[in-house]
Amino acid sequence: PEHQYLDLVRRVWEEGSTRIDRTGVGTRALFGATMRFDLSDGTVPLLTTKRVFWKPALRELLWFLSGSRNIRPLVADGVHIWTDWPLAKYRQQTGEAISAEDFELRIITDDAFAERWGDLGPVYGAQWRNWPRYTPTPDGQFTREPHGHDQISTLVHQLQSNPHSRRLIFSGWNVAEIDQMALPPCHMTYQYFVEDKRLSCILYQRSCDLGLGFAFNIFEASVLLHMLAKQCKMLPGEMVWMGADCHAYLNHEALITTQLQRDPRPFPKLHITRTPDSIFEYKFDDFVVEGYDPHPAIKLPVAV
Ligand code: THF
Repeated sequence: PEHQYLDLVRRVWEEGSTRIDRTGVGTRALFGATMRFDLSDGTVPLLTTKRVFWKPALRELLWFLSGSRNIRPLVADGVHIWTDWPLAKYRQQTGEAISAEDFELRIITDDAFAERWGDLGPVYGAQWRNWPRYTPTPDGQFTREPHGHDQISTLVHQLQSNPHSRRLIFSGWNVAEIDQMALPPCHMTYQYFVEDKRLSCILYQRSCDLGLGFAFNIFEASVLLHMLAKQCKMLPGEMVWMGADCHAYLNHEALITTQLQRDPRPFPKLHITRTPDSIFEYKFDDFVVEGYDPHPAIKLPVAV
């Protein structure tokens, strides 16, 4: 199954067009690709042609589900993958040449600092759990309600009460709030499908960093599928991934020269050791990845 990924990377590298992107690093890209992963045997697509740091990925997923939009809980758990964006903003706005370590330390220890500088805007978790709700007032204005839509609670409820629905969807792409986000969502729409108690998911991703992000994105979407299945007393089915702008950054050659030469190994199994009352009560320690035997890690730079 990992061959689908390796083939896409090869195709992007060989046939993709070279494009200057938002970050200025440059990519090779092609538009529109699909991969399918069968999760019915209890596996989870965790790439084996390099070691994927699945612990920060799992923590990121639980952070999304918590509805947080601040990097503080991530940083407190030793997850650094979102630090670069607030850090760049801080350096730009203050002119201070603070190190990433010192910035993270202040985020953890200083409440006011974290609130001011750790906020990413209404990104993933904010939209998943609290998509803003507005009601019209008699004078033609709109009031923002104190509580927004909880798309995840709605999804769980719909999966249980109306599993054949064609509206089993949640999305992070809130058009009206894109300009307030540190980064508009890349993995933006999730749709589910239930057949014979088997739960499947399509993830639509508008933009995919094949070198770094993909490994995290497909793992997290698949863990979420396993969680939803467990929560709704269903079995895992298929994880379908659809990528629009699929790109490899030009400074990720190691992906091509090293990772593509390696032979994929079987995907590991995911065990969830507890079924809490709600999907929001899962803890990091409830997850066990069994039989993960990857090739060595490959360090790739992240484009900010
Ligand atoms: N921007 C870019 N350019 N690529 C992305 O993959 C990406 N994301 C998120 C938002 N913007 C992005 C951030 N997610 C790593 C992993 C995921 C990220 C950002 C960075 C990363 O550096 N991973 C390393 C090390 C992990 C670690 O040390 O813990 C790796 O080797 O996997 C995609 O959603």
